[in-house]
Parts: sequence; structure tokens; C-alpha cells
Amino acid sequence: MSQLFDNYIAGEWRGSDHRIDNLNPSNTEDVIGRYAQATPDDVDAAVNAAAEASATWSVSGPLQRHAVLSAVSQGILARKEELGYLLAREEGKTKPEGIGEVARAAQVFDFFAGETLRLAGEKLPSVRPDIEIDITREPVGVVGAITPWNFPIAIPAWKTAPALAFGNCVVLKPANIAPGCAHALAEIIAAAGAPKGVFNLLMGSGGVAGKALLDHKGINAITFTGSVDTGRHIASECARTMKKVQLEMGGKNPLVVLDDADLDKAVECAVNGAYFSTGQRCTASSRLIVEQGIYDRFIDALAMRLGGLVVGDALKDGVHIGPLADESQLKKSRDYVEVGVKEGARLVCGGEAVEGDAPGYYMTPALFADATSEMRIVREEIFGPVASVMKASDFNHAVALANDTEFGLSAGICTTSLEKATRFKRAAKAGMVMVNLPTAGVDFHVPFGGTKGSSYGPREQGRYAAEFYTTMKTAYIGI
Ligand code: UN1
Repeated sequence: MSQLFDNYIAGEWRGSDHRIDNLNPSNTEDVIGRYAQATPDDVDAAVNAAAEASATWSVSGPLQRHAVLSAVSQGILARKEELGYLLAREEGKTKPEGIGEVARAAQVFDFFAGETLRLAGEKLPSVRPDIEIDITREPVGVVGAITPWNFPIAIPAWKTAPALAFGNCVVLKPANIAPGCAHALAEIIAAAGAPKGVFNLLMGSGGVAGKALLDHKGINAITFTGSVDTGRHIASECARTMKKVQLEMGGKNPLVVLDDADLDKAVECAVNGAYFSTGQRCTASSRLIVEQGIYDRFIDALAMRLGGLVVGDALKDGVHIGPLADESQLKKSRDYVEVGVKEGARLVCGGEAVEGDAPGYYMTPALFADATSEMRIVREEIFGPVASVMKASDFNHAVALANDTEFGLSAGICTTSLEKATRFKRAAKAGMVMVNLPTAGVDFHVPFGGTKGSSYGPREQGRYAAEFYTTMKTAYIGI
């Protein structure tokens, strides 16, 4: 009999007639648990509880918020190994990656615990005599957070922590593929002393729970990370119901490798950026843009390195690449490998489904060479262990190729030239630029987000998170 996991609504755990199995993608015979599916009534109860709690939490002082957020950070750290294992088990990241992500979630709460003490306003003289003006930040109210499966604790943390720090109440709806870490986060927040209703967890589908959140009048703002199509739908729904909205969506991030790059470093950036976490990151480097003088050497060295990577059970030591998160993700990646071959790109290695010891969604890392900008494998986000190399004739051509995309999240360059790195930093149409670093893997205390089709609305993370999670109040005081 699998363990049952309930939603957390108005300070209570609430079950449901309808539940889904959370499966281990490394071994689909391993059922992690049965997770409650929120109904529209549950959504209503959670949002109403959040709205009620908002009356006191929105005016709670920094001391109380700091205490709660610090306790959450410590609560996550105390369960770091266990939750890292759970994360790897439900999502398919390797165990070290899972533990690293859990630590990051704790750091995010710790950072925003500090932000509760640093919230500042401004005081300005009026243009009229005997008037003073105060500009202060106030919470937005009730925030609905809709989070993806690929960072099942870091992203719930980086939406929940700033929301709470700035005095909002939260209704979190994690993705159904991997709800276990969000459930654990709810346990930790409940134990950290957040007053009832301040934080609510609603597990469930986008079609039922997500839809009800978007429709609900009690939700003031929606923050979403996920696919472009869902993001676009959410933006239009939020326009219709007048909610503040923040979207983090896809990426098709370029990693440029120039002739003067350190080859070993460039290969490591590509392996990490394109294939770690099984390529299931919106910051993944799925377009490798390589200058002609280093082109063949880079492809040979990368293919050699990929041949040495162990694909297998995310929970086993020594595994580098875990499974895809579910059957549809595996199918999507394998379909794109077929598309790439049909489009005429050269499949250098990988792309095969692999049998593990147990039934799971395994695939070897796929590398395409001689790809061109018109190909679908270069234009569309694959979200799996597939990368395509394009040849650039020189630096300017490489920059043009890097920017030839609908997305603009992260852009990387490997070069030993300070001048070219600096020129790339200026020219890249992306929210984040990485020099001699993988395009994926970001700090928790600085803004995260992109341009063009990747992001919409204010940045996440760091002190800039206040842009989304607060609203300005301008007060005129006559004296
Ligand atoms: C990272 O690269 O460290 O969904 C974070 C994603 C991003 C997070 C990436 N929102 O992949």
C-alpha cells in the first residue's frame, strides 16, 4: 500500500477522492506515493484562507517573517540528504544534483529571511510647500505559484520565499510529475510557524487546479515557470482577470566556442550545460555554436567525453545522466533525434533508448553536428539530452547565430579573449550571459530571467524579486 500525501489548506492536511501515483522515472515499478488532486472547492478554500491570513501577515513585522523564513531554511537543511534522495527518486536528477538543489532551496529561504530586514522605502520632498512624500513597498496580496517538475524544490522555494518575505500569502501548485518535494516543503513551512493560511499547497493538474487558480478572484498575482504554450495561456488569462503576472518559460540557449577557447574547458561547459540534469533545464545549452578553426577538434573531444558518461538509475552512485522525467519527455527527445536526422543534421553519437536494470526512461546523450539555423532541432526547445552544433565562420557570425532564436534566457561563450567576451556580453540578446561557464547553473542571490520568448514580467530572485512581489504606495503628508 503506497503512502498517501495530502494537500495543505488553511493550516490543515486535506485528502481527496482523486489521487495520482508519483512514479520513479528510474524505475517505474517504484511508486513514491499517492498524491491528492485538488478540486475547484479545494482551490477556493485555499485561496480564501490565504486572503484571510493576508490581513495579518501583510502587516506582520520583519521579525516574525525573518523567524519563519529562517526556520524554513534550517528545516530544509536538516532534511537535505533525505530530500535530495526524494528529488532524485521522483524527478530523475542524479543524487548529488538532487542534494545540491535542496541546499539551494535552503539558501534561497535564508537569503529572503535577510531581505525581510532590508526592505526600504524612499522619502522625497514634494514640489508643493509643506508636504512630504513617502514611497513604500507593500505586498501584492495572495500569490499563486505554478511550478514545474524539473526543479521540484528550488523553484517552489524561489517563488515562495520572496512572496512570504514581502508579506504575501501563497498558494503553491507544483507539477504533477514530481509533487513530493513541494509536499515536503509544505511540511517544513507548517512546522516553521507560518500562521494558518499563509502558505497553502494544492497538488493537482493544470487543467483543474491550475485553471481554478487562474479564474479565482482572490488571487492577486501569478508566478509561473514552465512551457511557452502554458505561459502564453496564463498571460492572457491574467490579463482577463487583471492579475499581476510573471512568467519564466523556455530557452534555446547558445554556447559559443571560439577558436581561442580552452578546449577542455569548453567541452566541460558543453557537457554540463547541455546534458547534466538530463538536459531538462530551461537554461540548457542546446545550441553549440563553434568557430571553424576548432570545430572538428571540439566535436571529437565532446563525443569522446559523452561516450564516457554513465546513463542510468539516478539513485545509483557513479551515474552521470539520469532518466527523462516521464514517458512523454522521453518520447519527445527521441522524436527530436529522428527529426534531426531527417532534417539532415549529422548524428555524431547517442539518442538511443537504453534498457536499465529496471524499467525507466533512459536515453543516451545525443550530439548533432552540421546543424543549421532553420532546423527544428535548433529552433525548438527539446528539454532533453540533445544538443546541436553549428559552424560559425568568425566571431560576428557566431553572435548572429547565437541571437537567431525566439528565446533569450542564457547565452554562453568560451574564449580566452577579454575583448571578445566583453563584446559578446554586450551583443547577446539574453537575460543572462556566461563567460567560460555553462549556460545553466545560477546563483540564488542575483536576478534570474530572460528576454524575448523566455520570460515575461519582472525578474525573479535576488533583491529584484521585490518588483514582482510588492506594489508601490505613494503617501503625501501635509504638515
Ligand atoms: C539553473 O540553471 O540553475 O526551469 C536554474 C529551469 C530554470 C532554472 C534553471 N527556471 O530550468
